[in-house]
Amino acid sequence: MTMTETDRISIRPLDAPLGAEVIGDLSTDPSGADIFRIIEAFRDHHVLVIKEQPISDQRLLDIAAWFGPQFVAGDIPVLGTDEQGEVTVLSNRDDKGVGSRVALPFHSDFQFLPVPLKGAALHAVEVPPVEAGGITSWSNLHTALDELDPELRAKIEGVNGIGINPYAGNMEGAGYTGSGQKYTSETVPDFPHPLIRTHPETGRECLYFSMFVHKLDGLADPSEEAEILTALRDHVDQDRFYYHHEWNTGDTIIWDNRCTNHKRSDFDQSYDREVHRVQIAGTRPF
Ligand SMILES: O=C(O)CCC(=O)C(=O)O
Ligand SMILES: [Fe+2]
Repeated sequence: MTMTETDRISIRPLDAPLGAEVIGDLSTDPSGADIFRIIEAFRDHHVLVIKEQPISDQRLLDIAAWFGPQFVAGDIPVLGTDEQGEVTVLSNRDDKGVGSRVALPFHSDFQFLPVPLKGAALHAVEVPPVEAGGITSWSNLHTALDELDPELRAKIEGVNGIGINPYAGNMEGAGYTGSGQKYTSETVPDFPHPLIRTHPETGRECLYFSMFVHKLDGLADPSEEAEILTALRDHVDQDRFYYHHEWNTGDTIIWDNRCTNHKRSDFDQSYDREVHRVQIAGTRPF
């Protein structure tokens, strides 16, 4: 495809194991050709970074909808609340929405559901200065599978992982805030998904494993479960798989939740931090 005069977007791959920056004005829709290139870049780079363009919640919803229909968590407990609207507000100030004050370990959003997310878009409304922390990092789970020890890989071929919703119980003590929990970990059912997952748009396999996965189903030798879980945790969280994002106000990140994990470092609580998230519905993992 050739650039036309109306094209106003360019895509620059990041100097990282995944991710690309989308450069250009996104306050209104660019051309169809440009939107198509953004969607191709999402498929090829897994994480898209848009820098320092403050946008409204409605614009965030509109951009996210290029990638698919919205997913609303509703009464599924996450990050300490079970009352989530179209846009999830994550803030370290109680009165502004879902609270999260502690570091978030590596995870893929909603891996504990029967049909987890395709992706999500996260927009920084207010963030602390970089030296105060709150850095969010995304890892490439295709590379994580490519670099998995072949013996370990052989052990997890055809094995399912079962994810837990860590927010289903009472997490107040862990620093999560929000309204009371409707569910306990006992009443939220388990949904197994393949540990080696095939990406539904590219056919590439990836290691679909995050800290949510706490049980394995289908191991040849079930007595190895704990050891394999530990080995996978150690492997998948290595720094060489990550892109680390140092936020500025107005940044938006859109990620493919099927082939990436993400985590967030803790931050100095004397600063306000508020990010808005829109979730994109996925399909059942295979
Ligand atoms: O606060 C952040 O930067 C990331 C939080 C997170 O895990 C999410 O929005 O899914
Ligand atoms: Fe997340």
